[in-house]
Amino acid sequence: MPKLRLLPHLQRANIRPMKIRLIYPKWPKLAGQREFHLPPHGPVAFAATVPQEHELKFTDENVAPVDFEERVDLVCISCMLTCQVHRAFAIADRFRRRGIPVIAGGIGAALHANEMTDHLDSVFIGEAEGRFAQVLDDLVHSRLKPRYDYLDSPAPIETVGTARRSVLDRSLYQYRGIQMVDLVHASRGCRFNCFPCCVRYLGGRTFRPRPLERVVEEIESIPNNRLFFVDNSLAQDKQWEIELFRAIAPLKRSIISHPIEDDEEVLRAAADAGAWWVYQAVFDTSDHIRQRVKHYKDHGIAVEGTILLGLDDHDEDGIKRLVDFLLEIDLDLAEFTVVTPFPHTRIYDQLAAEGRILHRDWSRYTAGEVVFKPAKMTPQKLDELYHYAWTTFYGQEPQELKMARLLKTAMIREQAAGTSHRFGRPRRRRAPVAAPAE
Ligand code: B12
Ligand code: SF4
Repeated sequence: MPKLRLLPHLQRANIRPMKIRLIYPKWPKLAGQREFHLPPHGPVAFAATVPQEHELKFTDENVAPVDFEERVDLVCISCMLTCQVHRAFAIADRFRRRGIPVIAGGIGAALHANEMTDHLDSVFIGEAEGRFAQVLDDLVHSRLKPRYDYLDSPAPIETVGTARRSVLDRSLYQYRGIQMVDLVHASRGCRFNCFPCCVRYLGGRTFRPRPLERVVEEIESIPNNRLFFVDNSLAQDKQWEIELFRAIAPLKRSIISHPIEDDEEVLRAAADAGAWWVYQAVFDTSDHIRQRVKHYKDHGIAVEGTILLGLDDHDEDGIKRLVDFLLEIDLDLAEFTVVTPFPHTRIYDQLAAEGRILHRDWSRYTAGEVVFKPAKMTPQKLDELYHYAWTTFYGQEPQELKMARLLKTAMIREQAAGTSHRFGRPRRRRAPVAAPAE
């Protein structure tokens, strides 16, 4: 653990308020997927926990360059994915060389906390609500801890307020002049424990819905007709789902979300609330999946399949059949990823125990690269099939056209509801994209 040599800098100046730069490191997008950038949610949720007296500015390195010469008192790094971790280290190293303290938090920081401590002054693990003011106080008084660990004590859900989206430059989140969706969440945690997922480790064992009035209040503050609910899965509690959809229906938004319960009453409430498209995991070619997809579509909800390739029972024929099946059930979009043993998942433990993990170069854990030995083929073959899946699924109708079709459904709905122009047309601006990682 390096010595916290940076603190005298802050102490001398006794800086209050502080100038804080919050950075979201760049990460490589999936090969095969059209590149788009959503406004990240972790950083703005975190920003809401930083006392307002401090000046906080945000850089999302995916859409704007980091100014490494900036005069700031503190750099905070928000890290969501494993493949962002090395970039987070590189950013931290450069600021720390200038004597500026760096603190990291977010899901990626929690999953890689031990490595983080070598590159940062402090790593914050867990939810920040009600906790960050104390960290800043510790920093100013030279008692910053190398590690703040709240993994086992999530913040009371009522304390989760409206994310501080004012730190976002909305003009940077557009695709061909169209404003990208805003991210929001109505709950934390998840009652399931799927094998490729780290949510359970992250303290998410219990489903924790936010008070509905807080969710409604937050949505009302977002100047966007289209929202992406990044809750782990909405299919947690039937009654809650119905109440959530009824509460947000009057706000007339188009909603993207993770799975919704396969239940007629819930799907009807979801459709009435503007459910627009769902991300639904598709593991196999069963009738169960066929019916699940049909039920969504019967309610006018489009389905983007999230498809993991390289499961232990996948062979070449099986993967090709799966792709044919996706076309047959008429999925609206598909996102193919390769099984990836992210740390603190059941699949990591299994593959590590079997000696099947090829390397631990986290920057390559993008879910678009094979980093393990598949059971029924070589890594090269799985890589080939990954590309085959993307090109075959989008062979007949390119991704852009499929997305345009989905966009049109939202636009038609907004016109019918008279909401198309309620937030005006966003200003367009081009920003230089950040330089690649060192
Ligand atoms: C939104 C999301 C995305 C969005 C990201 C949009 C964007 N522009 O950033 C999209 C859809 C693009 C995405 C993509 C992927 N994702 Co994703 N995603 C999520 C999701 C659902 C929500 C994240 C979130 O916003 N949480 C809510 C916020 C409020 O929580 P939070 O970030 O933890 O922030 C809190 C604290 O951590 C803290 N905090 C945050 N930052 C900081 C900073 C400091 C300094 C401090 C002190 C505190 C702090 O304060 C916040 C408030 O308490 C999570 C699952 C989950 N439940 O979290 C998966 C998750 C992060 N994704 C995951 C994965 C696997 C992926 C993919 C790789 C594959 C896939 N398709 O799912 C792809 C990326 C592929 C690629 N290479 O392009 C995994 C992570 C695996 C890993 N170890 O890398 C997760 C955990 C899902 C899972 N079930 O396993 N994802
Ligand atoms: S994959 Fe989704 S549903 Fe499964 S445990 Fe993780 S968050 Fe929950």
